[in-house]
Amino acid sequence: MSARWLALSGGVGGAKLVLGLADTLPDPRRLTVVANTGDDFEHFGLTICPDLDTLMYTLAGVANPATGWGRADDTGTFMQALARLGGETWFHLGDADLATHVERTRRLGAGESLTAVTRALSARFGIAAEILPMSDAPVRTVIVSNDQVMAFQHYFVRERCEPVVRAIRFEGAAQAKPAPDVLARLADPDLAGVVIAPSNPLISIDPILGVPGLKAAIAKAGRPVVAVSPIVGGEALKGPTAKMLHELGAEASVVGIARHYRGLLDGLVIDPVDAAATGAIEALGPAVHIAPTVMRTLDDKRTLARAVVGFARTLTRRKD
Ligand code: FO1
Repeated sequence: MSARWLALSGGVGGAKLVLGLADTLPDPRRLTVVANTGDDFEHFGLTICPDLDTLMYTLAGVANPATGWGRADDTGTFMQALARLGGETWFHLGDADLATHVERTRRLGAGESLTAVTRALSARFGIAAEILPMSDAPVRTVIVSNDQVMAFQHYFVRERCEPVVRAIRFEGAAQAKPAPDVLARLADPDLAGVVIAPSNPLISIDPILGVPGLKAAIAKAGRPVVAVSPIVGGEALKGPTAKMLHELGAEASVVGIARHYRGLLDGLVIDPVDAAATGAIEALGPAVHIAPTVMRTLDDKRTLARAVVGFARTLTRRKD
């Protein structure tokens, strides 16, 4: 049987590498993707899990290529009708996408765990890789700005990431446990490595690592942990990562990423434009691999995925 790989991922940016991994590993069924659920929220009485949705749609080949989230060729009848009635339209739910949230909410209401629901929906989409929520318990990312405290989607979508971020909280994290299947995959002797996708470390990866017991389980697995930097040449590949790092007093650079993940990484993959930072990163602990990290085409995703896996295979887990 081929080796097992486990990836930690947020939505749009991370899903690109995850697609590359699913497309190049010998058996995509041996890939487990642990998704951030800190972005989840309740809207119109529905439980919306944006990163789980984005990972599912991307791996199923039905994601909207223009936005990265939502479904390709979706229609907007529901939103148009809602606007006509004066309803809330700041969060766009396409007609086909709406079905995902309705069915997820129904299953959760019937007592299924988020893991079970995600498994069922993934099967319906014909996805071979395993997508797991980081926890079955609700964890909600909250943004603290100068004079307000906002639910994550209010900050991200409604306010377009404009408010200055002073602190980020993960409500419910202290009471949450890692989803049981996440712990089982990390304990699998066939696990070859852990990949941290190029997602925003502050709002996509930190909520996962903030679930009590998850970091310890990664350490106990004793397998190499490799991240792909979401920062290239001081800019975020996608979204507000650089802005948020600045606002929280961190450096928006590959060195800043290495510092953020200090103690966790055995390797960091950086883009050739950042090659000069290699020494500074290695002084912090992780080995560096240089490879093009900007993924525009499916080929880019596949090439980077192969480079990440190849690099991880050369590493051994650092001693904590
Ligand atoms: N992102 C937006 O910027 N605007 C939207 O209207 C929006 C709707 C949406 C609906 C379903 C879904 O699964 C994701 C959606 N996203 C939208 C993306 C989402 O907000 C993600 O949390 C962010 O992209 C961060 O990962």
